[in-house]
Amino acid sequence: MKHLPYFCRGKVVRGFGRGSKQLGIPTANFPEQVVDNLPCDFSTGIYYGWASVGNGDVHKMVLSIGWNPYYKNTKKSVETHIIHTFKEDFYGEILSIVITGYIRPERNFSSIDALISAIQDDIEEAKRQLDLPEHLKLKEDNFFHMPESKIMNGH
Ligand code: ADP
Ligand code: RBF
Ligand code: MG
Repeated sequence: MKHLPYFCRGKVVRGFGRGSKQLGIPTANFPEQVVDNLPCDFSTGIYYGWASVGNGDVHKMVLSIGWNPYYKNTKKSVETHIIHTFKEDFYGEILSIVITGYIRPERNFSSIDALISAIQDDIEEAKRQLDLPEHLKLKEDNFFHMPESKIMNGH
């Protein structure tokens, strides 16, 4: 897949609030600026990789890039579901991700249960793939171990 691994960092902003309430799968949304900075030929779809909030631990993640055909969004979104249970929300914090692999294109579904079940399959696939050496090695990348000062300066 072209552009992978792809490293990306940005503030967590509010979306439509659908992830946790309707789907039971919260997704941390990136601001428009981060979405617009993706290479223009970066394929929309469902990906997996590694994620860290602030200077926190690095966890497995699944990522959706696109227009959420089930919801017919008019704005492209980049949303990360971190495969970890957090005690609290982390709106406003810096989310760092590396996208390491592609799963499938975005699809429409005939019911919300079908969408949820597809996302759960994606999570299982991501967990398996990320244990393979070529993906596991990116968990240790220096990108995740940058001093706070550099993050604040935006370098
Ligand atoms: P929104 O539409 O505002 O993005 P969501 O329902 O998708 O709302 O919930 C996303 C928010 O939930 C994140 O911004 C974050 O603060 C919080 N959150 C808690 N646990 C997780 C997790 N495991 N992965 C992603 N976000 C999480
Ligand atoms: N939305 C879709 O409309 N079609 C999809 O195929 C789809 N796949 C997703 C896969 C994953 C792993 C995640 C985290 C989200 C996916 N979504 C998909 C986005 C989902 O609709 C969105 O996260 C919620 O609307 C909350 O913003
Ligand atoms: Mg979200």
